[in-house]
Amino acid sequence: TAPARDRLRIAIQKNGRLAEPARSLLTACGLSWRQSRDKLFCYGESLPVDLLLVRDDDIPGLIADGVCDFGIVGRNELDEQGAARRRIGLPDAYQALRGLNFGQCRLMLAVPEEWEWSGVEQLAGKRIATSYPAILADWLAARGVDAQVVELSGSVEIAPRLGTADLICDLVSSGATLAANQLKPVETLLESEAVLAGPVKTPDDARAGLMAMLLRRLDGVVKVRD
Ligand code: PRT
Ligand code: ZN
Repeated sequence: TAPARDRLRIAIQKNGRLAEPARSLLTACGLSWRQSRDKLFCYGESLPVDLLLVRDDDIPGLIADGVCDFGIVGRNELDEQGAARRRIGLPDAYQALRGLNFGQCRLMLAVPEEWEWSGVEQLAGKRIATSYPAILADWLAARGVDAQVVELSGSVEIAPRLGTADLICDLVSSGATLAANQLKPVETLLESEAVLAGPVKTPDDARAGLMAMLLRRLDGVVKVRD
């Protein structure tokens, strides 16, 4: 088990879509930080709550390893890594504690515009490009569809034009990216938003009280903003 700590650590995205809204949400909860020079670690001033600024992909693992107590991350990223852990027999190590009402998007299947969509049976034998291979594999398995998952770390939406896949499974917000690539959304796998993620088991040291207090403040702030 991880060593006892008396300060809380929260991981948020360093750059990207969730970076600014995550920081401003925590500021609205009354947190402030002494800016560190390298800006990867921000020392909490108003409360013993420090920030770690990281890639969003690293946030679930930091919670699983006990390096951070909370993280603000897309449900899509948390679910993907959770599904990947389950697929290799690892126990659940984190959970979404609260929806935060920003970063809304959908994980969707999108097919070339000229396809006539008749349903999931149509996916049999097809190649699907995605950065969410575990969520997609679970979704296909639950529907008994035998399709090939092609894992790509980026530029998923050009895969059909390049011929490396027949269709894609990707995040969509406005839909402009799909349209620009002559793709149309046909199925929703996941409704996502930024979530506060935490461990499945609360630590039994000074952090427990801080975590409870932060959750209470967060609930107040998110409710007022709604
Ligand atoms: O560097 P780091 O690894 O931390 O960042 P990242 O590049 O992996 O993530 P980032 O900042 O792009 O996204 C962080 C999180 O924002 C995602 O995990 C989602 O939870 C959330 N989010 C919300 C989105 C979108 N909306 C979104 N639209 N993430 C990505 N997109 C993509 C979409 O796939 C498309 O390619 O943005 C493009 C524009 O979308 P449309 O539909 O508006 O055209
Ligand atoms: Zn990322």
